[in-house]
Amino acid sequence: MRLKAVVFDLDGVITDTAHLHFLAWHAVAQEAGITIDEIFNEELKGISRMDSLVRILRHGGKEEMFNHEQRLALASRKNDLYVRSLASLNQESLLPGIRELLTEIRAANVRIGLASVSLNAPGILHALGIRQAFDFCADASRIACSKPDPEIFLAACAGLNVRPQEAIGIEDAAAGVEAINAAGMLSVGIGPGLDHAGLQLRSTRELTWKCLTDFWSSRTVLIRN
Ligand code: B16
Ligand code: MG
Repeated sequence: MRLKAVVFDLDGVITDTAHLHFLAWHAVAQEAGITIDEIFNEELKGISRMDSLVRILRHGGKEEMFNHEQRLALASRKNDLYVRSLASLNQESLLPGIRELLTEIRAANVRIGLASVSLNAPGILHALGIRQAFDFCADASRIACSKPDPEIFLAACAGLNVRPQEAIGIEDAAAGVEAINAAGMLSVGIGPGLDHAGLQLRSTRELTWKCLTDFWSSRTVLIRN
């Protein structure tokens, strides 16, 4: 079977906004009397804004202390801080190797998709100057369940007009790798703690077109046997 599409996560794969999410949540959690650290932050990667807030409140044992309006206010404050920090993004903010990889995938005539549950994804792609590199970006505002549900990856494959079995998904979050696997795609995990990924890489520096095609060939040979 030919590889027809590669679907990217955004935060932590294309650019390092994962850290900016952490800084904004850290400040808002602090205001709510809750301290979070980078280790806990791993549990928020790939999780929608409101679901992240619920996890933070639960982490601080304060889930019952904030009503719906107060939660909306906290989430909105987090987003204001986060969006303000995005002003530092520019065309240099791509993670190492990503620009070259996008060019090589395009040259190989393989489709490119985005599966980010971030409502800020369109603005981030614009700031990075790579919106035109994507054939289809799944619309986070139309997604009911965040990762680890496969919904956003399935939406990306549908928009690219490929079957999940014909696509590779790339993620830096445990919930994201779970979502790719559940969608029936081949998964590539970037960073530690992603043993459930079909292929685990230490950083985007190792994420080359050759590495993806070797992975695809080895897995499809295994399936054929
Ligand atoms: P926003 P991804 C996810 O993006 C982030 O990993 C997660 O930390 C964030 O809470 C979520 O987007 C929602 O983002 O508040 O900007 O809508 O990893 O799916 O690209
Ligand atoms: Mg991510």
